[in-house]
Parts: sequence; structure tokens; C-alpha cells
Amino acid sequence: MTKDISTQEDQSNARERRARGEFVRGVSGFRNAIGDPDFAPESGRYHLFVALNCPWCHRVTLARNVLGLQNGITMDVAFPNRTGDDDPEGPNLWQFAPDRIATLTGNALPECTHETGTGKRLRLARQIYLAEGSQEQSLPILFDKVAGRIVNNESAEVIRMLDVHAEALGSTIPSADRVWLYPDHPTRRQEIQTLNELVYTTINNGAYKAGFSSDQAIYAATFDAYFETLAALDGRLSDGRPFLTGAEFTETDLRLFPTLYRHDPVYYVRMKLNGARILDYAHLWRWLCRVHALPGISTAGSLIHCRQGYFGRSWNGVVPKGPFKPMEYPEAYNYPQLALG
Ligand SMILES: N[C@@H](CCC(=O)N[C@@H](CS)C(=O)NCC(=O)O)C(=O)O
Repeated sequence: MTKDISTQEDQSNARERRARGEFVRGVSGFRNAIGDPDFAPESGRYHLFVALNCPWCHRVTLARNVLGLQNGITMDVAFPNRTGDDDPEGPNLWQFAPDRIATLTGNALPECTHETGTGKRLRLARQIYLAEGSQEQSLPILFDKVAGRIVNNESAEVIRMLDVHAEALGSTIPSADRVWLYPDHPTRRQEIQTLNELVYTTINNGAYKAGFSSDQAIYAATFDAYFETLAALDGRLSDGRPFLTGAEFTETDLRLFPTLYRHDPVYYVRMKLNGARILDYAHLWRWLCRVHALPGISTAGSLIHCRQGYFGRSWNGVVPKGPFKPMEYPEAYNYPQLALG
């Protein structure tokens, strides 16, 4: 199992660290790859199970869209709130419940689906794992409909597979026009790897460590590291480069986007990351608007699902209405000129 800190958290002394109030994320157990002997790259063979409020799932929905794989890879969307204590199968389980009403809108969420990947119309993601004798329950899941098996449940690896096999998986974008998320260039790959480690540790997972840790010192340290990295990335973009590593959109832009997309409307309150808004970082704000405007990006996520998911079960089920200044989100991402810094 890779010790790659850009993909997963260091697990050493995890039990003691959790006991001290640190949020320590577990490790994904299914780590096969498309291209392995059992999992040939074929269009229409693979399926994704996701939730649109989950930032890790957001990575794979972004990759699916920017690589033109919306037809080649089918997808199911779970309801943003997991099961409650009253559920016969237990709490905190992702469920496929397209008729469930969202407290935020008072209606069902049109993006939510039944489970269609296994052919068994299962209610819970957990049941997909149980079918393979696993106690895991996380999303995203990349599933092989032909073999009826889970391929992988680590988003960092799933986006890389989709990038490598986009053509064979049925991309509708000609290769000459398609982004190359992880370009085959040693220096660029090293730069992407270095940025991935910084962004995963201090931003993607850092946000959870700040929001879910129950120790003031741990929270304060992750808060500081989060805003230090935002300032550093804002500085990196201040030379006018459109994307983090230069002229092209790469995997490290894709991995930064889900957290910054959630910062002002969700994490600022929910994860106690109220040091500043992305609006306060001029270059980062313009980068966020630039990425949001790329083909396939805005339709890969949903702030309604994010707000419902992050607030709908905690916070006594009442979802905060804001922010509305300078304007509502995600509409604000259409206005790079709103940048304040
Ligand atoms: N390392 C995994 C993390 C996936 C993950 O933690 N997903 C969360 C949702 S945001 C989840 O399903 N948590 C439930 C659980 O693990 O029980 C990845 O990046 O795919």
C-alpha cells in the first residue's frame, strides 16, 4: 500500500492521536487499477458511486467531466445526508434515496439516483462493500459492472486511471483537445506531486482536521497551515499564470478546486476556517472563477448538495442561508472581478 502522503494520511499512532482529539482519516482498502489483468479498460464497463457533497467524490466527477467520460462511465448519486440513528442498518451510511426531501430546498434533489450499478438496486453503499466481505462504507467507489466487483475506492488513484485510459474508456473529446491531468513529463510530474502533497495535507484533508478535531491546539495548528498554504498558492498565481503549474490545467488544479469551491459557502462556517474568504485572495479567487468556467466543471458539483450534506444532519438540521454578499454562490464564481485582495 502506497505511503504517498498526497493520497492518504500518515496512520502512525492513529488510535492515540484520535484519543487526543485529532481527526485522522482512514485508508481506502480497494486499490486495484483499470489496466490490471482483471480490469481491462473498456467503454461502458465501469460505474461510479458518488455523493456530490463529498470533496473526494468531487475529484472523480470533475475528472469524468473534463475527460469527456459522461457516456463511457455511468454514475449513481447518493443523498447528501447519511442515515440517522433510526435506520435499521445503523447511522452514518450513504443511501441511494432519490425521493428523500432535502430540508434546504423542501424538495427531492433531482441529481440523486437509485443504485443502478450492481443490478441489485441496493439501498446503501455499505451493501456494495458487504457483497465483497468488506466493512468499508465510504464513497467514491469505482465499480466494474461486468465482473460485478469494486475496482478502487481511493479518489486520488481513480482520477489518475481515468486520465491514463480516457480513450479506451470512451472519451468523447478528441485526444488533441483533451486535458492531460498528469502529463508524462518528469519535472512537471514532480511539481504536481509536490503540490499534491501540500494541498492534500493542509487544504483537502486539512479542512477536515480543522473542522472535526476536538482539541484547540490541533485545530489552531491546522487552521494556520490551511491559511499559510492559501497565501502561498495566491503568491504562486501572482505571476499571471492561469493554473498552478503554468499554462495547462492539471491534476493538482483539479484536486485543489473541491475545497476552495466549498470554502466561502460552507467551510468558512462549518469547518471553523473563518480566517478569510477566497474572495480575499485576488489571484486565488480569479483562479477559482477561471477553473469554474472550464467545460464540464460547474456541472460536476452542487453547492445545494454540499450545504445540505455538511449542515443537514448536524446544526439541528438547519442549513445556514448565507453568504449573499457580494452575491449568492455559486453565481459569484462567474465574476472574477469580485476579487477583493
Ligand atoms: N481517501 C478516500 C476518502 C473517501 C472518504 O473519506 N469519503 C467520505 C465522504 S466525504 C466517506 O464516505 N466517509 C464515510 C466513511 O468513511 O465511513 C478518497 O479520497 O476516495
